[in-house]
Amino acid sequence: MTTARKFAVKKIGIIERYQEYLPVTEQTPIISLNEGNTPLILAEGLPREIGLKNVRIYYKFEGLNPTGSFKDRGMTMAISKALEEKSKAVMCASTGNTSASAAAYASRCGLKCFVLIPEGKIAKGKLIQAYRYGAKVVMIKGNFDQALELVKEITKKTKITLVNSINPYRIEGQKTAAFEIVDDLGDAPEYHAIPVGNAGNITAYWKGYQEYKKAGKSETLPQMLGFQAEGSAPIVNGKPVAKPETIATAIRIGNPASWKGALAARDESGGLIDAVSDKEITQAYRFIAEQEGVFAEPASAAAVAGVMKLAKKKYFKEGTRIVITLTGSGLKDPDFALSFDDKIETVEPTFDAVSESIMK
Ligand code: AN7
Repeated sequence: MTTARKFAVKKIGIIERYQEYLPVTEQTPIISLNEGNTPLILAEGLPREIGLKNVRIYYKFEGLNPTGSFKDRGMTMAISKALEEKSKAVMCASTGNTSASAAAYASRCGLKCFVLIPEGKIAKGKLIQAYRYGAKVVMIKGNFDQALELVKEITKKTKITLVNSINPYRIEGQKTAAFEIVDDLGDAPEYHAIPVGNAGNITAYWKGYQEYKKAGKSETLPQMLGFQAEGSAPIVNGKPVAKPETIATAIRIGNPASWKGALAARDESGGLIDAVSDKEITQAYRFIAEQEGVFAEPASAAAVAGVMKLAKKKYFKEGTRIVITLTGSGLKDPDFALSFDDKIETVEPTFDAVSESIMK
C-alpha cells in the first residue's frame, strides 16, 4: 500500500543536500529552486573524435540548473545568507548568467536586485531572464570589468549586498558541483576541464575537491584544466586585458576577480590554464550539439575545445576520466545559435516543396 508520504516532494537543493559542508545554521533561511543534482553525461562521440579510446569523458551539464547555469549553486547560498543578514537588496555585475540567477533567487524572497551589464555584449536569453525575474537592469557603455568595479564601489558605500563571486558564499555554493561528481563517480576524476572567466568557478571546484578528499569521500584529486578565450586570456598572458573580446560573451573578462584562486587551483593540482580560439570554441560548440545531443553555450564549449586541443598533443593518460563542466545552456544565446550558414529554409506548404527541401 502506498501512502501520501511516499509521494512527498523531496527537497534537493544544494544547501539541504550538502549542509554539513556549508556555512549555514538552523537560522539560515533556505532560498532554493532545487538547484544542483545535475547529470554527469557520458560523452559518446568526443572520445572517438579526438582518438581517446581508453579515456572516459563526462559532461557535468550545469545548463540544467533552474536558471540554466551553474551560477544557481552559488546564488542559493549568497541570497540565503543575504536574507539571514537582513539585507534588503543585492547587486551584481554580470556577463549575463550571474544576473539571471541573482534576479531569480532575489525575486523568490522579496529582495531587490540591481544588475549592471555591458551593453550589447550579453546573450539575449540572459538579458530577458534578469528583466522578467524583475531585476532593475542597467546597461553600461563599458565592459564587465568596469561594471564590477562600479558594483564594488556602490556596495561599499551602501547597504546593498554584493553577490558577485567575490562574495565568499558564492564559492561555497559552487563547490558542491565537485561533491556531486565525486558522489557519482565514486572518486575524483583524473582531469577536470572548465571554462575560466572571472575564475570563481575553477576556484570553487578546487575547494570542493579538496574538502571532499579531506572528508574521506575521495582518494585522489583531479588536475584542474582551465580554459580562457584567446581574446580574453589575462591569466594565460599573465596580465589584465583592457579590451577583452570573444564570441563567448560569458567569459569576456579581462581582469578576473579570483585570479589568485585560479592560479592556486592550477598549481596545486598540477594542471594548466590555456587559451582556445573563437574558431575552436565554435567547432566544439557545434560538435557537442550536433554529435552528442548536448546543447551548451559558447563559453561552456571553451572547455570542450580545450580538451580537444590537449588530446591532439597526447596530454591525457590512458585509462583515465575527464570531467568537463558545461557551465550554461545553449538556449541562453539564440543569436549565436542562429548565426551560421546552414540557414533554415521556408517553403510552400506542399508535398513537393517539402520533399525537395528535406532531400537537399
Ligand atoms: C556560462 O555571469 O561572470 O570563471 O557575470 O556564464 O566563475 O567567472 C559568468 C561566467 C563560464 C566563467 N561559463 O565562470 C557572469 C559571469 C559561463 C559563464 C563562466 C561564466 P567564472
